[in-house]
Amino acid sequence: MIVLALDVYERDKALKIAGDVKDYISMVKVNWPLIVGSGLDVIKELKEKTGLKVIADLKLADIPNTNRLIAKRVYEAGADYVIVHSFVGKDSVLAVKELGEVIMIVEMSHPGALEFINPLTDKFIEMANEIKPFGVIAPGTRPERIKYIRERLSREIKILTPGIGAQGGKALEAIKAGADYIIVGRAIYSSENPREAARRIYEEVKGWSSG
Ligand code: NUP
Repeated sequence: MIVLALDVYERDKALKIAGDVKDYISMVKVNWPLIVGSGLDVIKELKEKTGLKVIADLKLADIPNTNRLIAKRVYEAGADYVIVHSFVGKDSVLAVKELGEVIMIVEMSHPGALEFINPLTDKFIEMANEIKPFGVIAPGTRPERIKYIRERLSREIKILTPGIGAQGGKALEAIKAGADYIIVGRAIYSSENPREAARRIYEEVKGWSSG
């Protein structure tokens, strides 16, 4: 139910936090900060340390060939899921999906998402229903949009919602609106006691979540 967004640069720090909170999370998400800070090998180390699956949040948004070239190395490095942008089109998303499981962005959590991405969400949902990715990213900051997306998205496709905590989203509201997984970064890794922060969120959503 909880995905830890591990947006730190340092390998040692990332491994320590992941180890401290692993009992309360379902997956670990790595993003560019950790990859540019520590290299791709950290993915396998995180998997060994936690025994959990790892999402590579690369938000790939290139032509099919370049998406494929990048994704190949990332799956080989141990990533279980790669996050891809939908706006580049079906061919670019499928180029990644041929290599492994993908998570498509149908809407983002930040205010700027309302400018260009949100008006296209219906089209992205349609594409997801056709392509059938493992999951989609929806905004944890806007529970009404999670509900909207859940009502239109095929049941078997998971909804993962970032924006919980530091961006103002509320864990339980996101889950009640239909999120399968909440993605939490700073509210856990910037906390004085990440394990305790993760435990509190876990206790809050336990019993509600299907993820
Ligand atoms: O719409 C999105 N919003 C978002 O915050 C899509 C994302 N992938 N993310 C990522 O989730 C963001 O890049 C970061 O890795 C994490 C949220 O972190 P935090 O705001 O909980 O610290």
